Amino acid sequence: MNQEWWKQSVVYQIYPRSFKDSDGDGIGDIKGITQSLDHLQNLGVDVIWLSPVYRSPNDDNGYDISDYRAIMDEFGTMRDFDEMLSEAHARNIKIMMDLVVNHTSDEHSWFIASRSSKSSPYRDYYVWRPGKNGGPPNNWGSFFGGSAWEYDPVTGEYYLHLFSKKQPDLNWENPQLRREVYDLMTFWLNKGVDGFRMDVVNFISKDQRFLDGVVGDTAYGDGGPHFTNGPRIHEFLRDMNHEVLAKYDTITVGEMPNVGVEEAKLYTAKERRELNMVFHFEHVDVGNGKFGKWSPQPWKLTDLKQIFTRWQKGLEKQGWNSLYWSNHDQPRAISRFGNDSEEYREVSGKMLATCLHMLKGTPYIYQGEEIGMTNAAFETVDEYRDIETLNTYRDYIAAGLLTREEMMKAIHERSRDNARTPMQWTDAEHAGFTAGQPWIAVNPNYRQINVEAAMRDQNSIFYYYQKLIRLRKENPVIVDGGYELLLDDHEQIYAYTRTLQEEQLLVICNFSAERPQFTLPEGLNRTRAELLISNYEGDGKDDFRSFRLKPYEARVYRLK
Ligand code: ISL
Repeated sequence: MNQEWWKQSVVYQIYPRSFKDSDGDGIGDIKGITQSLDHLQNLGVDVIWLSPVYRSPNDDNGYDISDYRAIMDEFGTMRDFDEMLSEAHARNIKIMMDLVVNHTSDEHSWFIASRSSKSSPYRDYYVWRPGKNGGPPNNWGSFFGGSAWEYDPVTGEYYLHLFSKKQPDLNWENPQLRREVYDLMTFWLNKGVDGFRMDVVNFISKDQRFLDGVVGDTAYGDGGPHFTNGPRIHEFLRDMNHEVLAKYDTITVGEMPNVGVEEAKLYTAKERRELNMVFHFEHVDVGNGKFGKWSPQPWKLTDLKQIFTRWQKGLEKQGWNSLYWSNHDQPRAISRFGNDSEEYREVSGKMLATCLHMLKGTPYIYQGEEIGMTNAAFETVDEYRDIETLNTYRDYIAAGLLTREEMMKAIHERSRDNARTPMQWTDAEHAGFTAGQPWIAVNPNYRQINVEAAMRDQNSIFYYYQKLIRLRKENPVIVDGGYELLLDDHEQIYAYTRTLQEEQLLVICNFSAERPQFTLPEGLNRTRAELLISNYEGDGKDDFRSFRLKPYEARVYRLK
């Protein structure tokens, strides 16, 4: 197999809690995943990215790990895990683990020892500082509300937690801690897992001065500039690569809030030996307002095109892109970037898939995307489960920053729980996800939108994804071809070409419910074209050089 197999791969993300429950406790589990592998094999994906399955008290659904070498009780046992891994491998599907090492749970044995006394050998595994003027060491706010520092009465100092106070940040300055991380990675790689998605990994190197952040619209300062892409980040990642990754054949992707193209080149350039690719946030942040995603504004296709193009061109010669519309922290792709009305849900879902999968990079499909699942839009806040959603709702309303109505509107559009409702397998009760009571309510549209229905319908989104994945395997131009944007300023159409020597693809996507006119730009003087895929039946009979697009229409041509 090609050394860089991860460039030809399509990744499918599983959020185990919401995927498939095998034992009726209302919570998805590992056996449920094993039972569903045929579905993924049928879809054609190469790699599964598994959100955390390690032991955890679930303050943040597994992103707070209390034992890196054990499986979360609710998800099953290590034996279940081993079975899943070998069943996946038997189907030629690789497994990429979620590596959450910016922080642990406060219930991890390291933290329990660390907080017990200033002289504990584990003290320095975390970030402890004395208070300042009777308050925390600096003004940083946590991503999940309140100060990023928690006072601990046992030793009279504060510990840093960029996320919840049950997620204390690890101190990467400590070489022993780094060794622990390398060892636990080695433990999983020796089991046969195929790589890691690294949670907020560009936050692990903190500027040791811990300076105050700039105060904006909330009560806290923005610590971001003091811990994002920090002073030793590249050193840490290269060391990790040298000590661990270089010894195995892996896929690695770093989740990186606030990473730009220039920085991403450094993280992903092959010869620098850090990571294969990063997840940036620029396209999923379009339309963020004064309070970020909590004050969403309409977004412009021209902005989205500009962002994708900057990344496509920026990483053309150096580095590699990851491509995604959604994940467990984002709303559903169709609701966010397409149109989730009954009329346009399927066609816009296929259009989004076309647009993303024809770009240069490794595409990620988030569970349920392959059947066109949509946002949850629960009526009351009590139905939400996500710590970020619930804390922000409470804090913003208490501080008078947003009204209840504004907050509910933002939640409907952007809450992380939109992506966390159970996978819709059938039209039976609870969508066939569980025989018990699901931990979070099922989206009521499961009677129409479910895997069983998608399998019956030859025109379903599922089969469309299957075809896109097959096209990638058959056409090297999709993996390796260069990218050029066409019609830069067009407000409804996203069109681009992909070129590899004589091979050239033309991708045309209509992001609107209107019927805009497409006209091939002058420079492309091709006269013949073969339609490779499109999302409307009977497409491609008109002249590809000039035609009117249907709502959310997508076409891919091979130019001749
Ligand atoms: O979801 C977000 C957008 O508002 C971010 O704040 C998010 O928390 C950030 O992208 C980091 O995400 C990752 O680390 C978190 C965890 O809650 C997320 O689920 C994870 O993907 C802390 O481990």
